Amino acid sequence: MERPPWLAEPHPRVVDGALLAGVAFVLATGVVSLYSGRPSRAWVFVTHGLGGLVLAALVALKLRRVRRRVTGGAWTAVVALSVLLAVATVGALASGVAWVFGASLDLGPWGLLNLHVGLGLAVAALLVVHLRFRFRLPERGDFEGRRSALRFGALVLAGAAVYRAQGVANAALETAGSDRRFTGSREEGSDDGNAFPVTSWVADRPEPVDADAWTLTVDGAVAAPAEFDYATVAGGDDETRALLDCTSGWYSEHDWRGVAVASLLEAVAPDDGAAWVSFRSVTGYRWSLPIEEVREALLATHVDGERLTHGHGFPLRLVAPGRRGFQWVKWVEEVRVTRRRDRGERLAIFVSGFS
Ligand SMILES: Nc1nc2c(c(=O)[nH]1)N[C@H]1C(S)=C(S)[C@@H](COP(=O)(O)O)O[C@H]1N2
Ligand SMILES: [Mo]
Repeated sequence: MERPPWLAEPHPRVVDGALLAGVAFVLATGVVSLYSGRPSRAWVFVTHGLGGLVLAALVALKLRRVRRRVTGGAWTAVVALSVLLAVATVGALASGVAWVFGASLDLGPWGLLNLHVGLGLAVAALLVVHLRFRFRLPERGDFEGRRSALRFGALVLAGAAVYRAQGVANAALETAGSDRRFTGSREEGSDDGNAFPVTSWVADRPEPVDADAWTLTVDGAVAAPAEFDYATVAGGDDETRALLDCTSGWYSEHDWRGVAVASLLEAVAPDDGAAWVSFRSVTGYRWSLPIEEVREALLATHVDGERLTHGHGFPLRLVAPGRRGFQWVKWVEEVRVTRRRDRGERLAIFVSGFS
């Protein structure tokens, strides 16, 4: 039977162009999501999920069209690369859906969400190579004007409907995915002292820090650099309730106690041009916050009344409300005030601990 014209398949080049735009969109929202911890950024996660659903439909169309090239044709390097790209794409989409429905995976230091991120990055890399062999930009004649636009609109609406249905189904089935935060993370060990997961990034596994030999230095663009010993910071009675949300997919909320970063800064008198505050670990790991945001931040020695364990950053760790877990620097030994943003920190978090 002949299909009605609005169901006819779009031109292959249009599908390919939409696929490229779709991958770029989920890659961008995926990367931004790793830096998003406040509810005002919830749209990043929603549009990432919606983008994934639209992409899944486009991938299905594409795979139906090209499958014969694999089963029939010669097995060239270009074809092999395309197959690899297809596998990574389906894997990235499937791992995202599995996460939403509460699945877990134990890959040693990594889990299902790390696999999702890894596959997503692999898709981006493979796609760049694939495009060099395969891509033709859509031409004017490939589009069918309003019909193309309407079809795309319908696809996005269908994606939104599936997205909503997912929420309803997840809640009805009470899966482990039904009570995720807007970031997708699941709760672990809140209000239970040091019992929450220990997560270190790549290679940061320092020896336990000797509190007697340790000091906290506060320096940089300040009038009066200062040094504090453990007894002084552990005597701090600033408290804050804050939620640590790791990009590997769990969160944990606690009452933290220690010294407010604002009171440390008051003690050292930052220069007029001071704009950033960098928190540095004994391992070289570091992250910085804009100086205005430091009002909310705490350097904690205790969690829910317990002294921090080594794994959680004893003697001192940053508590940065609204920031993702990787920014909560552990084993802090220096607070450095600067005028400019520290561009090297993005690299430092990957290579610290490798020396
Ligand atoms: N120095 C240092 N700080 C670090 C890390 C690290 O590897 N090294 N990991 C970060 C990550 S990815 C997270 S999620 C939190 C985890 O804190 P936790 O191990 O106390 O749960 O610490 C952050 N601070
Ligand atoms: Mo993390």
